[in-house]
Amino acid sequence: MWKQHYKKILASITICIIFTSATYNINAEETKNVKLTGDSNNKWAIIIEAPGWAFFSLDAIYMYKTLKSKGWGENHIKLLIGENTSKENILEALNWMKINEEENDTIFFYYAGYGGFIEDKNPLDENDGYDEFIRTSKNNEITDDELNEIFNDFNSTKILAIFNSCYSGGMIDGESDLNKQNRVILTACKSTEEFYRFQKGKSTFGLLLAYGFKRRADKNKNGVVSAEESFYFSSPRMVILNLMLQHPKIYDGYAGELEITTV
Ligand SMILES: [Ca+2]
Ligand SMILES: [Ca+2]
Ligand SMILES: [Ca+2]
Ligand SMILES: [Ca+2]
Repeated sequence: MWKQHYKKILASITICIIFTSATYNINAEETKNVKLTGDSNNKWAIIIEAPGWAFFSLDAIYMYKTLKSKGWGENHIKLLIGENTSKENILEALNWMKINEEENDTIFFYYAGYGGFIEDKNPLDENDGYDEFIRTSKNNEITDDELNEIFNDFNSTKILAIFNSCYSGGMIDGESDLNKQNRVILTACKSTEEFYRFQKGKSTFGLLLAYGFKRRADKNKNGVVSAEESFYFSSPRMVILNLMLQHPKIYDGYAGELEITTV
């Protein structure tokens, strides 16, 4: 435990990502709380790239284009980039998703940006003493506890959430975290790790996952790429490309393969 505390405290005085923020408004969409009617598409996505990562915003756009090319309808995806990633906008997007999603629908939540940790707040659920969070624009935070509570209200039994951020393994290390039944959670690193490298203008993790979802991760050749397949395709490659300084994690609370794209 002390080792983990030490690692986190040490990490907190280093700079996670040193690039400065640029303003991007590419394809930023409004997040109106409207229930869509009259279509049979049962997939819903929120793709977020927070400020500071705006320099690398090809990451989110690449993921967005990947899902769109695989039949995730444009009006079923909320893309939030840079200054549009306020806590208010993200919560509104999650509420839009909640209004629309049903039991058999597939949920895709992708966050790329800064991650951090704060002293464990109620519910006190963390062995390491810290709740982890994602950082929104305007320097607000959404903790693992908060996100878990939001997803607890969802009807969907097919939820994929991806955290491409520092300390993101901590999104699944507490009892009130996102590691719950009917969900697959993928994180870019352990709860004590930071460090990022970028390939072709995109983060290694985001790029590999998107490659995976396009077709490459279809290991059993059934024409479908699952969340699990994309993770097991990406993880070993990323460990090598990122010089073994970053180790992705998976929580698999979904029985069977959580299907995301068709090849
Ligand atoms: Ca907590
Ligand atoms: Ca923790
Ligand atoms: Ca946690
Ligand atoms: Ca599974």
